[in-house]
Amino acid sequence: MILIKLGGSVITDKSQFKTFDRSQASRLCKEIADSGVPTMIVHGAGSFGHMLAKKHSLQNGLKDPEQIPAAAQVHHDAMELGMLMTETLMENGIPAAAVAPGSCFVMDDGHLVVKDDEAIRSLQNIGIMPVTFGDVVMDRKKGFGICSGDQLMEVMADLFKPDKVVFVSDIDGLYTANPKTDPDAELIRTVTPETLDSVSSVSDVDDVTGGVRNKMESMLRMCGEGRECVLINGTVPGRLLALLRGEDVTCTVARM
Ligand code: IP8
Repeated sequence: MILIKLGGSVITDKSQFKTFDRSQASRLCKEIADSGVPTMIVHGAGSFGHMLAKKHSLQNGLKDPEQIPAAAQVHHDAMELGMLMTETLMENGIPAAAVAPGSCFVMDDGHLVVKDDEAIRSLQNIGIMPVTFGDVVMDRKKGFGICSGDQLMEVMADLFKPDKVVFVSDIDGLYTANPKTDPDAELIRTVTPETLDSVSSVSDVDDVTGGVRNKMESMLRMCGEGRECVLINGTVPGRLLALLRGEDVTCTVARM
C-alpha cells in the first residue's frame, strides 16, 4: 500500500479563503485511481484551515475564550474539505469515507496519540478508504491543537505499514531555499539528516504547521525499514501517476 498526502497547496488555492481546486483535486484522484495501486490518502487543510487558524493562533492551544468559535469553525471547514475530497475520490471510482482525526485520535501537548483505531481499520478492511485530514483536535494539555496532515501521515504509517510514503505538494521537491522567492534555490534530490541541516527553515506565510522543513523531518522519521519517502510536485499533470507506476520522476527522496 502507498500512503499519500495530498497537500493543501494542491487541493486548494492557499491564497483564497476556502477555495477548493476541484479540477486539480479531481485530476490527482484520477491519477491515483488509474495507477491501480492500493493507496490510502491523508490531506492537508490549505485555505480551509490555515488562514483562520493563524488569525486566532489556534496552533498555540486554548489561551482565550475568543478562540473557541474559531476552533469550531476551522473544524467545520476542515470537515467540509474532507467531504469535498471524498466526493472527488468517489467520482473517480474510489469508495472513501472522511474520518475526522478527533474521532480516533487525541493530542497530548501537541503529540498525536491513537485513541481508538477500530473504525479506520474496519473501513480499510472492507475496502472503503479512510481519509483523514489536517484539523483541530482536542489536546489533553492545551485544550485543543492543530493536528497537521503530516502528523497524521506518521500515525497512519505506524498503523498501516505502507511500502512507500508520498507527499504531494506544489514544488518539485525540497530546495535549498524557497524556490518561489529565491532564484538561486536548488532542488535536493536525496535528503538525509545531514542535508536537512543546510535547508532554510522559512515556511509558507499562511502555514501554521511549519512548511517544507517540518515535512522533511517527518519524512525522515517515516523512512527506514526499506520504506521510501518521496516529495513530488502534484501540479504537473501525470507526475503522480508516473511515480505510482514506479517510473523515475523529478522529486526528493528521503533516506536515512
Ligand atoms: O495542512 C493543517 O494541516 P496541514 C490543519 O496538513 C489546519 O498542515 C486546520 C490548519
